Amino acid sequence: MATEFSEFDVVKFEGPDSTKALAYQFYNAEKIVMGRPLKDHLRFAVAYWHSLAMTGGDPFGGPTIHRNWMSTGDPISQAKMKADAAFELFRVLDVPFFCFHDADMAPAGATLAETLKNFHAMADYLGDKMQTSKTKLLWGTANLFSAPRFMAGASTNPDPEVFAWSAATVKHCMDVTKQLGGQNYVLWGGREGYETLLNTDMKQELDHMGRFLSLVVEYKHKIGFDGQILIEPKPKEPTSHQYDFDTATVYGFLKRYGLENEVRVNLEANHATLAGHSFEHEIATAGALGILGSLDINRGDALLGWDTDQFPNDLWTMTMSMYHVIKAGGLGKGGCNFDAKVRRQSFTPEDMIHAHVGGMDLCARAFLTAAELIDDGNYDALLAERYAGWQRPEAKAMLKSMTLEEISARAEKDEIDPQPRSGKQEQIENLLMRSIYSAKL
Ligand code: XUL
Ligand code: CO
Repeated sequence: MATEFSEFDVVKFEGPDSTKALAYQFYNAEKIVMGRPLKDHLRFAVAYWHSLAMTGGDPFGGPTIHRNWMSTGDPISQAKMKADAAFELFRVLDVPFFCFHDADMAPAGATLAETLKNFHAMADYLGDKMQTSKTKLLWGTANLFSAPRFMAGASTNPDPEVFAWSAATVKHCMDVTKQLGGQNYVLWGGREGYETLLNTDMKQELDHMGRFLSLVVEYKHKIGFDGQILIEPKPKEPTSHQYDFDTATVYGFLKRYGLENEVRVNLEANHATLAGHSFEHEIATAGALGILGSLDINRGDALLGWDTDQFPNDLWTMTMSMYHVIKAGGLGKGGCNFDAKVRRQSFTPEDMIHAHVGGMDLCARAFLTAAELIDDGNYDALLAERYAGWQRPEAKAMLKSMTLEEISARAEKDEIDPQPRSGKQEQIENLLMRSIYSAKL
């Protein structure tokens, strides 16, 4: 059936000199970079919730985005029209992946059983559509935060029946993710946190969240799901304090519950900035800890300070983010999911296409520049020079075998006298500025 996106041609790569608005200037999907096509490094995904389900409403005003599927027919036929539109959007963007929450793609029923029935019916519908589409599933996830039953959390809810409801939902969502060939399963702790400590037993809640995640990992192995399990950190919003604050906090949590080799992180740019970090900080942290899984691409607005989920446009931060992705060994089974929404005034289907084209082009350009930066080696050479002292045998020995007394004795005997050295920040910034803004692509 024709949908709002059917009238648009597939967006093609035309190169940096193209003046066409709906063309890729940098996202040359088949271009070989570091031995593989660019599309296999970036693994772009459309987020079903923002691009198909979001209506433009905000705390001060109602919906501004009206699509055909939002008002015609019963809930299941609406969900099917929405799926038809989704696959048309994927075709236009020529995007290799999509991501969903259960609640984005299937309507809730009056009971848990009815909700799950709707969900499986829609999973079959999407499965059929995927037969004739190039677009695959990057990850699935469950919405355990919108319905009123989750107002005090999902696995951390003081009511055990909400824990059970959440477990049932996640079990079915993992089944559907596996059925549709998903490569990851994501858990974002929507309301896993607290609004006031006055009514919260933090230790108990953390133990429940650890138990829940262990059950998820156990089930993953039981059903032979070979995708990654990912936690998506976020410091606040909707609760004032979320347990999965940032990558470092998640790592501590995984260690405590013995899951650090089973679970990785899905990092979102706007969540990083809400935590007082940069996106590249979060990626570098995950890289250092060996838990980088996937990325949710977007940006916040420093002047607003909440999770505005805008499409990205900052070349500097995206290039440094991609640099750390490459240094961490790449995204593997993960990808770049546009967890980003158009502004409420951008209500036309064409706005949605412009948003993705710009985001994909920015990430592509950032990745190409980061690859070039690594290839020419000047930046890495400056970094290596800063740590060069650690190549000396006496330095290596401190990290391996020497005791505190032996290190002290050696320092005293050699009368060491360390001298300050320049950190070369401005020199490095200039070098990066030249690479980023005048890269020959
Ligand atoms: C919320 C958010 C979610 C997760 C999936 O801030 O980022 O959309 O990505 O639940
Ligand atoms: Co996200």
